[in-house]
Amino acid sequence: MTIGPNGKVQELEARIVGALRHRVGKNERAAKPHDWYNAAVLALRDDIIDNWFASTSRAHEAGAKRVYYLSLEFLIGRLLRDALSNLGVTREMEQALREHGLDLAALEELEPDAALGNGGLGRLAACFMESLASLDIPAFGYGIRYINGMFRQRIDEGWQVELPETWLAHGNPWEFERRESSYLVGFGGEVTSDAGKIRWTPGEKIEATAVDTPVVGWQGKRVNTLRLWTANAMDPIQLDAFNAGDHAGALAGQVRADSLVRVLYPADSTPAGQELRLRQEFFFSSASIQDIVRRHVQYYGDIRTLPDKAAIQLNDTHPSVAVAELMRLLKDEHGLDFDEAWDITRATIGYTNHTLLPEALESWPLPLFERLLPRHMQIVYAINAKVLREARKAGLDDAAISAISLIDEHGERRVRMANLAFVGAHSVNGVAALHTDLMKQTVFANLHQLYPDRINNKTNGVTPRRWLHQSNPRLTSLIREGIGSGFMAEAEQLASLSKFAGDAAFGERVDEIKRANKVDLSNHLRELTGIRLDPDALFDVQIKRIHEYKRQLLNLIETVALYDQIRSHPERDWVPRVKIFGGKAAPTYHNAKLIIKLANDIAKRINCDPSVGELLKVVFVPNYNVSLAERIIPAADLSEQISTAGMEASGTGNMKFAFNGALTIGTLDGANIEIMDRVGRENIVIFGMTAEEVAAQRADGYNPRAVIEGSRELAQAVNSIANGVFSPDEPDRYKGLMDAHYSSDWFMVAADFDAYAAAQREVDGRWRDRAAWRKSAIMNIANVGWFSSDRTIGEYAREIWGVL
Ligand code: 26V
Repeated sequence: MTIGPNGKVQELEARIVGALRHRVGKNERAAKPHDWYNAAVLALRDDIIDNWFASTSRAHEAGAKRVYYLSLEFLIGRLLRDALSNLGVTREMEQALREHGLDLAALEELEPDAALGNGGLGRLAACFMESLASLDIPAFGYGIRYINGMFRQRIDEGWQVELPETWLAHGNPWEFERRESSYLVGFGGEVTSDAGKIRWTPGEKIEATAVDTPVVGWQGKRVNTLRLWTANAMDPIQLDAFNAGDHAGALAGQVRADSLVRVLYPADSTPAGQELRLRQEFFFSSASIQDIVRRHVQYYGDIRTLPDKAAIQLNDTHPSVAVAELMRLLKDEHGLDFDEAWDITRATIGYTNHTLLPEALESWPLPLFERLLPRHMQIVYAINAKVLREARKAGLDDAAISAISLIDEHGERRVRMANLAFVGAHSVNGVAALHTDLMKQTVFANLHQLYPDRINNKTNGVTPRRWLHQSNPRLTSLIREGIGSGFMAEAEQLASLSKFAGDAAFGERVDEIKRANKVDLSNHLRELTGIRLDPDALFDVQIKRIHEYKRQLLNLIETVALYDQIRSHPERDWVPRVKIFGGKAAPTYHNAKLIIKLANDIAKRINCDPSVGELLKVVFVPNYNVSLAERIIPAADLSEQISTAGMEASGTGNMKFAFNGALTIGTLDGANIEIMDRVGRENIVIFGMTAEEVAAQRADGYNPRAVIEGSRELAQAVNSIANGVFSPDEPDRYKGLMDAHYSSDWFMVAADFDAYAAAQREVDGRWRDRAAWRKSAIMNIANVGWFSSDRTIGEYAREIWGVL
């Protein structure tokens, strides 16, 4: 049976009750809400599984090329609403549950938020998976099934405290373990050669087992697979040791295997130097490559045709070692010679870069790499020799050759994972136009010189199904009324909304919807934080990982300056504002944690100051995650995208806000530039230095002290924070953090401050002209359809993968 949009509620209801009784093992009387949630998922899952089989057979029969997306992060969030909505059975499920006195929205809240990622890179992977299925492209996502994903953030007295997230505690009805898809992954040991045949005998082997989650595309068209690896010891228990009384020792192998899939590394703390991170990277890359090669050989017999049937995309450098692993399998297991293996590897692999920050480019100490992966080390050397010979032949000088080398010879020798991915791929892409240009000019300048056709741009996108349709049903129905439903599959149809830009009645409805979303959010935030918010105030939002380059500090310092201004000039016509912050700091990133404390200290002081009253409120939302983003973004008026120009590769939150009618205040960085190009300069508030100006200032010897001393507002705000106005219990708490702005100010907070403050007053001016603001909001929605991840995936599919 298939439940389509007109499917019978009774049938679904019967299936839910059947699942509750026979699969969950409870009757209606004994069932707890969580049992009903499980039963609802199981009932829905049956249809998904049927479509899943059908999708797989279709691809198989057509001999279709498959896309393999290798990513150490998938920030998928909750799946129930997504699956219901893409299958078009939300109403039916609501009614079926109502028969039992249950509320779908309440059950949805019981689903844990699957947070197998840090931020934008992981969420992009999740949007891409949804778009691949929606565009009917056969694809697998490959990653790790972390037992504890991203940590849960608690705020204690304003400080971040990290707690383990136990998202699997109640089981996971979405996943299927595939014991038959298991592979051995080796580590360490030795490499021997016997009559020219190379043999790697690992010192340790761990079994990787696939756990599959279905990914449902728009209208259930296709169901693809997210395949996450879990780890098992080959001998889960050593009975002889156990019987001899060494109970812990007998289980040590399984503990060691578990540790591989236990935690998600916080990507934006100090480079994870830990051996465990490299082990995780190899574990999932090796299992994935083995799975891809096995499937190909099983279907097509001949490994040489791999590039015709498989496109492997590396999401950042975390899976770079896949280049060496594919080479190893082709050479050592399939007997190809080096050159042929190299051609096949490059034709199959593509690499996406997501950051230019030099400290974020992964590299591994050579002795560690060699000890853990001795055979791969040999292969890396062989690849390096080939590439450097090509470079020499092309006439590159010593400096260029040393920059291209896969081995960094400065100081302690290291293996450069970005260079390995670059040379092992036929395509290397950036994630926004500016970022791609900067890749060519900076980190990859010499590799670009050697391979000038390799770097290309694929500006990021987000799925409008999750980020508009599911998270903002009110706005979605209004848009539907105005232009029909086609925009769900073709987001660029949103362009026809521009005919309503000057329509006062339509504008008012957009406004009413925004207000209703703000009321909902205010209620939720009151429950979470106890703070009451005025839904008629301007909701100004900065939600993202806490990082100095994203400049939450610029926003906080300006908030303090505004607080001072309101108190000094209470007679002025201030626009009431609610400043909403949310985000996690990497556990070892001291300054980021201090920024969270500062946000909370500022909130505490301002929120109870009667002299500003309702004019200014500050909220730090604890435990920011995908589900919170889905509530906050539809209620935002203003989206803060204020990174130091040249440092944010793309940003994707910026796109989600614009889809929901928020105006952006932002720098000329990442995708902001392309958003400006599309929504129009008059519908966005741009301020600050360009990436070129930032680079020039840094080269010329930027003097932040002079800048601060030249700006009264800035100096006052910085000094009041530094002097303990917001931390009377520990007056020096922010002294170091503020002093750094005088001495180095690497992120150029001071240099951009006056422009930012002026831009905020421009926002106030625009807000007062309600009709103009509504028009801008509509123009944002109408013009950001291009930022659908369907468009992005379409470009990858045609220009990199050769599918579609
Ligand atoms: C990693 C590190 C590690 C060392 C310390 C500093 C640092 C800073 C950032 C990162 C993250 C690198 C990868 C990443 O998450 N990039 C994000 O990818 C998004 C999707 O393409 C993009 O929208 C964001 O702009 C980009 O930061």
